[in-house]
Amino acid sequence: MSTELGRLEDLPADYREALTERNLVPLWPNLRGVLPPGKPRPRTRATHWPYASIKPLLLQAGELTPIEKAERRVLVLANPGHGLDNMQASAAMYLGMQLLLPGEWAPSHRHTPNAVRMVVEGEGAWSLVDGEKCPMSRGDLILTPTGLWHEHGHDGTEPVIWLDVLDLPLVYYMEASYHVNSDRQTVIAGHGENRHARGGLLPTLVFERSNRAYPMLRYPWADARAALESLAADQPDLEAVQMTYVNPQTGAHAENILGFYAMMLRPGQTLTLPARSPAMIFHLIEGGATVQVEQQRFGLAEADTCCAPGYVPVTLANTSACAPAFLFVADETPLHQKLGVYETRA
Ligand code: 1HN
Repeated sequence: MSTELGRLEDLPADYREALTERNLVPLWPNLRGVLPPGKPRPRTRATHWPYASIKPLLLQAGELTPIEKAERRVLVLANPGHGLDNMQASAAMYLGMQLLLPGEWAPSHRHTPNAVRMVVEGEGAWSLVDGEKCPMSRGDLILTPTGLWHEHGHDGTEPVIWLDVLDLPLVYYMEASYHVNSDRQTVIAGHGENRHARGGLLPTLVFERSNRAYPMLRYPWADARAALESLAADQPDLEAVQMTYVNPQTGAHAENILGFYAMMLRPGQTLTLPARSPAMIFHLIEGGATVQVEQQRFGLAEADTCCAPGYVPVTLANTSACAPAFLFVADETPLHQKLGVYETRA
């Protein structure tokens, strides 16, 4: 039973003033706000950011703001439900589209928030993470976990654009967000993706150069796509053709706070994801799809991005009857699981 609770206005003005002067606040007028009945009231609104509307403005940023004046030339995909100034796609997720032009260098730094890059278009750029030079091609996922040095460079001839996903809102809320700059990193030979390229086989640790917390930093799209196609062919009745990006040495999520997935929708497929507590983001890598969140329905073209709040079902549909659609998905699952608030509702 949920009774009406007393309001702030019900209290005498002099009593309220006496509380305020002593840095005290009555709980009962705020109790239903912080503990709504049955389910949370997310600020996160289902929001669609069409790539066609981002790209021209990002290229214009390339003309207006030199890289030295930006360090990272990014347009943030801000959720209006959180207020645009707060740079949040959801409670814990930050999204941005970043542009690097030929010859530019985004200087080396490290910071406490975890980041990943999902490459959207262009060839010739690279991200140097913890000494490992990661080439960037469409669909590649490159990790820059908390505390690892990273810088970006571009030896190609066309603009390169990628999607950044960070847990910045959470780390900032924790008052734990800061960065440190450095000079250029030294490149160290060897790539985690080559050392972990075959399922079920791991390098014997005694021969490893180091026992790194993040043994794999680049997940090439060609491999993720092939893994989805194999899974779909192996299990024709499997509804959700989805792979999780994991740390190959532990099998845990690739990063500590956000989860990352590659998903395939079979030709003509409609897939309803049950309501779950974490918010989600969807980025269409290949094909055509719709994303339905309650009353809203977004038509995603290639390179479009959208988000959905937690606690509501999401229905995805492939708009093509003859070709598969491929999506990159990010969500707050590891965070919710670690904190013990993860829920699925039937
Ligand atoms: C960052 O370090 C990058 O390294 C991109 O490319 C976006 C947004 C907020 C804080 C740090 C990058 C970022 C960021």
